Amino acid sequence: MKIGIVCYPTFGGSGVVATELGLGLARKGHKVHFITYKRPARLNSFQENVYYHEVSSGSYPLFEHSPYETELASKLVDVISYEKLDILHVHYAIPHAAVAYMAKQILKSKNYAIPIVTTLHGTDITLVGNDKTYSPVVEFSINNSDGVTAVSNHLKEATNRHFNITTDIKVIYNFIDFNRFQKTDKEHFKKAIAPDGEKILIHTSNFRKVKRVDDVIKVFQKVNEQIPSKLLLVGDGPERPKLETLCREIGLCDQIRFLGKQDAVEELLSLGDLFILPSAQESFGLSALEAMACEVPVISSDVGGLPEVNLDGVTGFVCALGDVDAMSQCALEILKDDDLHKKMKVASLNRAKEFSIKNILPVYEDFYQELIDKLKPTLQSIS
Ligand code: GMT
Repeated sequence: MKIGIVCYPTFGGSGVVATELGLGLARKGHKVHFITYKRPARLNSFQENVYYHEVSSGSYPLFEHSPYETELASKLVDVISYEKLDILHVHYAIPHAAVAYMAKQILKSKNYAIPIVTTLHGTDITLVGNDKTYSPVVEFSINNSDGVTAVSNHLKEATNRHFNITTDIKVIYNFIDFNRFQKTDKEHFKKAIAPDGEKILIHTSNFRKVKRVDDVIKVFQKVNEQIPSKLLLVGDGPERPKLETLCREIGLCDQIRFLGKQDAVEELLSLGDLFILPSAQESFGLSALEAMACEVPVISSDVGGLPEVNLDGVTGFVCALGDVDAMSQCALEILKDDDLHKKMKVASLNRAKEFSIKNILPVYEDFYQELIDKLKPTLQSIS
């Protein structure tokens, strides 16, 4: 198949899933065309069957903001018709689903039919999507996509609750590539970070308010009162200055390391004894899955799709949102009991294996084929 992929090319989960999906499809022999405004963060080396088309941003004195939607739609029309793509897969409803709809209509006027798949990732529905500023467009473009997927059952239900959805939403979970995410032996790193054998707690995110990284620090503070430990904070974002202030106020700067954005997250996860994800909203929680693939049990909140990934009492613990006391009690329970810790590490890896890219990729391929086949009669009638 010739597949077009549109996503936000940043470190956010939706961009990561879109890029890893495209790379996986290309490894299976499909021709994959990424159409984005910047090279996606994880598209960082040459790979056979992968093509990259940058959406250029025009400048004109009249525009205070460059019209991204128009630029993307024009680029889509150009790439799809020139490369003869079979299907277009857009990640994140705003504005990608709406732009895809527009490109599809333009192509239809030129007798070219292409099915559109929209994948909902969460914040496009739960945080911004149902804001009146966007909701009519989001609802319309979901209902007018040929196929819609959501990354958890929770997100599917939330979408149906927030909008008047007339199409069936297929749940396809986030996935993990074990060629990359697996525990590696980084003893020398571990010695540098925890020279006296301290336990290592870890959190990765984009440090937005929704991630509640302050709760991570508060949980760590309570754990550190009883067990010598270190906290690794991987990533960066708007909350970081406040978090640094918090560390100073509680006098734990020597125990807490801000590592900034990192490419080789799997190497850092391999050092971890426990992963903390206390988010206020999380449609799936890809970062928790990445930790589990590296054999790190998870303490998470109970929101969104997190309980679908992190099995309470099995791969870690699921606690009520904001309940820092419960989260620290659970963390201590694991860290104080070697047998339980070992059991949960094994269970985390086994659970992660269920989300292996090997299992999820064929689900996308079958879904694409189904939509292409459905459109075939239309194709014949307009060619
Ligand atoms: O969580 C973020 O800040 C990034 C966000 C995004 O939209 O890129 O991630 C969302 O999509 C990921 C991939 O499907 C999910 O694993 C995350 O749970 C989801 N984030 C939220 O729902 C807050």
